Amino acid sequence: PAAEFEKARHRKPMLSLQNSYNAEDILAFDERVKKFADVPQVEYYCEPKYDGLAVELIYEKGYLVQALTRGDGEVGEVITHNIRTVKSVPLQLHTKNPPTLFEVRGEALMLKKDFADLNERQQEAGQMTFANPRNAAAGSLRQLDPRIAAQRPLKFFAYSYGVIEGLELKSQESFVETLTKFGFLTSKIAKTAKSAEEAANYYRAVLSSRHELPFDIDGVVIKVNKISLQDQLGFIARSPRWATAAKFPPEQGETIVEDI
Ligand code: 0OW
Repeated sequence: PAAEFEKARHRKPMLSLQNSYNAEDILAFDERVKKFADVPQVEYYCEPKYDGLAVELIYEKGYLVQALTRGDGEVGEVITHNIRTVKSVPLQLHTKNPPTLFEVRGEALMLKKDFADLNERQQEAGQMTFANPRNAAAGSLRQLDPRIAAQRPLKFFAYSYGVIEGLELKSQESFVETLTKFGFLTSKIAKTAKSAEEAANYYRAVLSSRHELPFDIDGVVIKVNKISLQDQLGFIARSPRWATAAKFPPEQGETIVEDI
């Protein structure tokens, strides 16, 4: 096992998402998109927002050559040795003519049931238990010894991309179809929405059925479906490079519990 994690820079930053908190915010997002792009109607691709560990897998000529955690979005930790033990990660893309460079992004996670069974085994073995599936997935993939990750019930669901050379992308929907063809797990409940109202209905439907899903989610992700429109809209750089907030650790204090 390695002594500590090597780090590597993402070719394209792995940015986080602006947050909406209800159906009205989704409609407001749609208004901003239509205004910026000056179009009357936008088609969206709607996905569950997996609550695991964001990971980037890099394939060269169809072969997995490196895996990185998101890290700070610009630089991540190299976890190739652990990712190779995850059964749902293809070591080679399932296609005869792979793109020369294919960076796929997705979430490494543990299903709720597998998480509960793991904690039971950990408890019986007198080992540490995990607070939630996200911590369990992150804790498993940030092990230096791949023999530990190989014992953990991890899955990888693909949903986005970094740099791709040798493959034309038209829409998020067709990209996800390609991911499935290449051998990746993708969302079974993702949907194309013809309008923001349909996307808002998707949000409501998944919100009410989230506890029936086999994995934890912390929302849905609504994406502009057309790739050319995604590129036209670009990214919002929310934080200046020239300033930082030096935060203090949270206040701590002592108390006496009188009753539970
Ligand atoms: N957690 C998710 C998820 C998703 C990317 C593409 C451009 C910006 C976000 O399920 N389904 N789709 C995306 O699309 N990102 C997701 O999670 C991101 C990764 C890192 C921060 C967010 O959690």
